[in-house]
Amino acid sequence: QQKLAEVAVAKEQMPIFQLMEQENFKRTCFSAKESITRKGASGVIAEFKRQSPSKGVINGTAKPHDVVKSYQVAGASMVSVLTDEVFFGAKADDFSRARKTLSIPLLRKEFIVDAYQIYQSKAMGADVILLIAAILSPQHCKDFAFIAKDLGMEVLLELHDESELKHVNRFVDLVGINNRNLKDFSVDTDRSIQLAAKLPEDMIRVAESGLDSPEVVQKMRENGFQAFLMGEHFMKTEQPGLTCRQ
Ligand code: IGP
Repeated sequence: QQKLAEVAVAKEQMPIFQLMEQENFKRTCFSAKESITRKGASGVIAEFKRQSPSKGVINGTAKPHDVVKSYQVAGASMVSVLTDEVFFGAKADDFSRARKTLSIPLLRKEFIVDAYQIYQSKAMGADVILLIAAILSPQHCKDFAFIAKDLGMEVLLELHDESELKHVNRFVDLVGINNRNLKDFSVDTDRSIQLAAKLPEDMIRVAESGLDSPEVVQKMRENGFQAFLMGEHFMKTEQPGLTCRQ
């Protein structure tokens, strides 16, 4: 019964009023802002990612429960779990398994293009949702961020170039800058550093993608980033949690 309900939530078959009756809809969210800015926080946002359009299969066998647990033990400030099946090969219960395992903030990594998905995210147990400026209008970013905040979640807004600065609004909690160019998949951290300098002073900056060493994380930290979203570097190893610990 429980299982069926989870599948229905994931497959968008449940009306919003029923989403609102789900156990997870009623829980109080963990704050990513708090977790990232806490004294001594690593700022690492460790991602569970099976495959990607740019890399193909990264890890075909990883178990979400074990991996996210090990991320938490390693000191990650937040965990990110992909829920997109088509491009990222997520399995239907990856996210719910992670939610059951974790007692730190959990980001739902999804292409959100409809308000329904925000209610759904809350029902799935997300603490934070991702809004991608490249696929949304500034008005949608504002409306969607407002809804998420109203439901008690936080919002990570992803930018990848200067033209998207107009998508930042007062409901956004964290701004992520994607080092990866969405068109050719190339990675450029210097471009992200330049873009970060143009954000409002007090905004929490998250460096995203292609971070593959403690050195590059340190470089981003020195340039004003407080959080570091990393997936492949961990997932491609035998024990993602151990790699995360380093
Ligand atoms: C993680 P990487 O290179 O460490 O695996 O990247 C994360 O930044 C990346 O998965 C990502 C992403 C996204 C995925 C960033 N923005 C938007 C899907 C949708």
